[in-house]
Amino acid sequence: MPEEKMKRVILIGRSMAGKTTLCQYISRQDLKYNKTQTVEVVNGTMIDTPGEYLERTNLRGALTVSAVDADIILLVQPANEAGTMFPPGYSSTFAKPCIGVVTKADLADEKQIEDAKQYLRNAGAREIVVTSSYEGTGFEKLMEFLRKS
Ligand SMILES: Nc1nc2c(ncn2[C@@H]2O[C@H](COP(=O)(O)OP(=O)(O)O)[C@@H](O)[C@H]2O)c(=O)[nH]1
Ligand SMILES: [Mg+2]
Repeated sequence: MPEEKMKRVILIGRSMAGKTTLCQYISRQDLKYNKTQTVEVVNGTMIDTPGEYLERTNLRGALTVSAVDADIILLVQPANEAGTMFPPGYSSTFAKPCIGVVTKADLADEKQIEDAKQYLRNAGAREIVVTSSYEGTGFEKLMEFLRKS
């Protein structure tokens, strides 16, 4: 997708949630793994963030500030995680639409996927997509939300 047709996106989620992989998948970059140390802009449209910004409450403000540049927030929840880093109503921190993205569906069973969706609903995600970057599933629906209308 040419970058001018894509909304500006910010990806938020714990370390190892699959944010960078998702970002790279979307931007068709190599699925090469680099640990994100700081906020990075990928492909001109996506803001990738370090998990530590969510995990350490004193750094969460950095996410709120970084999100100012985004049109849409992606809350990234790995399907194989028991529990979530997102507090209930987290989306209200941002005056922007929040989409929940379940990652690593290939590593989880139906029950785990349902739990992950419920965590994202509780966080305030208005739409939820289930993806696997390894199997390439869920991206058509996700891209619909990222396209400018
Ligand atoms: N099985 C599986 N592993 C994934 C998927 N997405 C990411 N991973 C793996 O999860 C780990 C963390 O991914 P990364 O994108 O770096 O997470 P980040 O810390 O949120 O940026 C890496 O080893 C990835 O290869 C997926 O859809 N399925
Ligand atoms: Mg990362």
